[in-house]
Amino acid sequence: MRTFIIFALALSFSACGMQNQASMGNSAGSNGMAGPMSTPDVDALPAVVENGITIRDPWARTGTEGDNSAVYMVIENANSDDTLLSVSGAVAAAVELHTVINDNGMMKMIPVEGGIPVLAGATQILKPGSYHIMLIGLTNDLKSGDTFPLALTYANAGQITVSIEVR
Ligand SMILES: [Cu+2]
Repeated sequence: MRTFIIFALALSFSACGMQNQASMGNSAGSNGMAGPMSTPDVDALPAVVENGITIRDPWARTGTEGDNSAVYMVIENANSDDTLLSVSGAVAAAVELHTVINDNGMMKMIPVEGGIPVLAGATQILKPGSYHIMLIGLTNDLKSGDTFPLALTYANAGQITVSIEVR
């Protein structure tokens, strides 16, 4: 199972990095994005609690300037239904909300239309192979242990700035 997850992850990163290319046949991980799995148990940064939204364990993959990376986190919502509409930060040329779909057996990342739902009383997990925040064109190298801010804009809760840890 673990092997499969890593494989699917490598595929999805490969697919995302090649969105603007015609061929999907390249080998996974050739862009260096498919690094070692991080340990999901680590919870180094304290949770951010603001306007009824709790954000736990926000982390990003390591990356090289100009390349892409992805950010994951756990979002809990104590309010009524909300939506994560957009994310911004100086860390990358573009920051997008992505999800992963199965396109005829090929795992593929696509931008999310209308934001990521964060329902009332529910927990939304941004994780590899699912919803995530895509950093496109890193403005600096992201090294393990670095932190950087991202501003998350919710439809109801407004803007919440979170410190992201690179792993
Ligand atoms: Cu993506």
